[in-house]
Amino acid sequence: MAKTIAELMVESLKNAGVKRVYGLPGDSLNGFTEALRKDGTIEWVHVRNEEVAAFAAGADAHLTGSLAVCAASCGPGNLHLINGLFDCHRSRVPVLAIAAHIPSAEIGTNYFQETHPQNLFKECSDYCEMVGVPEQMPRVLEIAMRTAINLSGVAVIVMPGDVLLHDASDGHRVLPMKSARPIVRPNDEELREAAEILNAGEKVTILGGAGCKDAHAELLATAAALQSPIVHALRGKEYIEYDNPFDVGMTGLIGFSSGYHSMEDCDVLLMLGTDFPYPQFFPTKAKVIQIDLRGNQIGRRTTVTLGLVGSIKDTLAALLPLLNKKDSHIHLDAMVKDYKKVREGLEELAGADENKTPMHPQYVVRKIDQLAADDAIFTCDVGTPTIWAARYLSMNGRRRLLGSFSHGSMASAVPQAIGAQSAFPGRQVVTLSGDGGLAMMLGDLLTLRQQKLPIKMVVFNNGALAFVELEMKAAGIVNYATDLDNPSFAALANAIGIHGVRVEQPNDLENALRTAFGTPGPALVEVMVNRQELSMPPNISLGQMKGFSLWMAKSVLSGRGDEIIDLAKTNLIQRIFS
Ligand SMILES: Cc1cc2nc3c(=O)[nH]c(=O)nc-3n(C[C@H](O)[C@H](O)[C@H](O)COP(=O)(O)OP(=O)(O)OC[C@H]3O[C@@H](n4cnc5c(N)ncnc54)[C@H](O)[C@@H]3O)c2cc1C
Ligand SMILES: Cc1ncc(C[n+]2csc(CCOP(=O)(O)OP(=O)(O)O)c2C)c(N)n1
Repeated sequence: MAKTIAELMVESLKNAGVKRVYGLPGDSLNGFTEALRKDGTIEWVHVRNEEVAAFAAGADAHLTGSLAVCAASCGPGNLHLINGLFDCHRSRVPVLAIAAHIPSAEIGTNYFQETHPQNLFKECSDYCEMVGVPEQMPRVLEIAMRTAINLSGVAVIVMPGDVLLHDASDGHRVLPMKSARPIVRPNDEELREAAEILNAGEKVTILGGAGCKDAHAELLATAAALQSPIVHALRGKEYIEYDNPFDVGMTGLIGFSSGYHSMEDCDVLLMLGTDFPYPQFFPTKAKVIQIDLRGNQIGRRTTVTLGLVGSIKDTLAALLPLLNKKDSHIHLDAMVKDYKKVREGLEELAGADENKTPMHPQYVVRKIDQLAADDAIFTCDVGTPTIWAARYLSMNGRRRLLGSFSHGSMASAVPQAIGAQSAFPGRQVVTLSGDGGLAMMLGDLLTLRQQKLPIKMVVFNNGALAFVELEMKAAGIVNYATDLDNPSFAALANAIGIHGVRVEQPNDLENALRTAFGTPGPALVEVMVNRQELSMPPNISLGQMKGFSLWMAKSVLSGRGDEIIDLAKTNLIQRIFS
């Protein structure tokens, strides 16, 4: 019997090395799920909302470096993929989305569930094509996979349900494919130009990002030659921070003052594989050299003196012999000293605080950091969990940290953990979930149970959309629409067969975390934390200061003096920002 197009697709995916498909079925996708069932070698990771499938595939791709696949049915089914795919697209991870579509004969008639996926997915993909006739497959599939892998991005193939079920001619099958790993570096003249600027600089600072992956040794050797402090952008944390005597922390709104000062005080800034997005944190006077694998990234965030195209690993290896070792380490020493001071302040904030309640979230994350496995994979929600992850989780070259850092979507922690745990069943996966974030994707707690994923979730129950409250304060707006009337998340977990425990006292935290981490299945630890852990940016502009005092005035006027007292108390111990 002839194979169906869907069966040929599954065979091609398998040949290309795909191990899992994340998704949720529907009539239009039946041909594909049936082909998966018949084949039986590619795992179907069944989620409860297609958005989760896309986030999970993105995490899988980020962690494995290989193509990951998600699939959804027509219309509303694949519309749900979109937010997750935007995240994958922004994070530049290789993901293929299979978007099933309405019957081909009905396209253009405003048929039941009709949308136009090629338009809808255009903005969140590098390739998006419909397979209108069976003969287009598997060439379109191959192009899609090669695009996703080689551009490290999202490709979408739109498949009408009837085409999936159509007989396939005995066309070519897609062969195994791996990411190309070419050597990419600037030409000799460009390298000499960069070396000239760096050798002439007296105070060079490095800003490194996710492009420093696999270049730890080269990065440290460059910093040693230039005697430069290394600031990192958030997505670079997992690759840069560990075993790094030049580390001066992160910069940005939730960063450290030491990161900010290291950049503001330098005369040459060397940007390595970063798209750090906040222009106001770039130095005002320094020369800037930016190196990026993608030339179109250069000069986006600040004016650069010299832009070079290359991989960080290959470029630094070629640049190093051209650098003169600097004699003076005054700049480096001053910035490292500054960072040490900042860190001491942070450690103080993470103390148990004589068992006072509500707990400081910093204390919780410090404990997680101490108790988690050496090769744990952490995911954190957008909101205050991102702040605590950035500051209190220590990386070591084996641990990983993921979040929706560039797209900035709430509720990614559990979905990304689903991808992480599916790809690495033997590793410990820990989420730092917001109470708002967990609730937004609550349905997929059931996925942990169904897929038997032993994910450990730590939920920061602060009864609020706390990060938004912080932003409102900074903008001089009275908090409104941010309250969360939460149930007990621990009880909720228990009700669905997940180990759940609520922790209110700092003294109970360690035991609760140990038990959860030691539980064979999924576990949820709900921690009741302080709502107002204010984090002021290292460089507070006049506008922000004005906004902040305005918030206080408005709050008094609106009769919320008690909140100010709470805030003032919290502020008293917030000595981290000079
Ligand atoms: C609530 C919240 C608050 C945040 N606050 C901060 C903050 O205060 N500070 C902060 O830093 N971030 C913050 N972020 C994250 C921020 O939005 C960005 O995602 C982050 O700064 C980008 O990090 P990056 O430059 O390392 O990664 P990316 O933006 O992914 O940039 C990586 C760059 O490296 C290039 N590249 C990739 N591979 C290579 C290679 N092999 N060689 C050369 N180049 C390569 C890419 O083309 C890209 O240009 C926050 C996020 C959230 C959700
Ligand atoms: C999908 C989505 N909706 C809204 C926002 C705006 N937003 C950013 S952080 C945040 C609050 C997150 O709340 P929670 O998960 O409870 O974490 P908290 O900051 O309270 O710790 C909101 C609403 C967003 N980033 N993404």
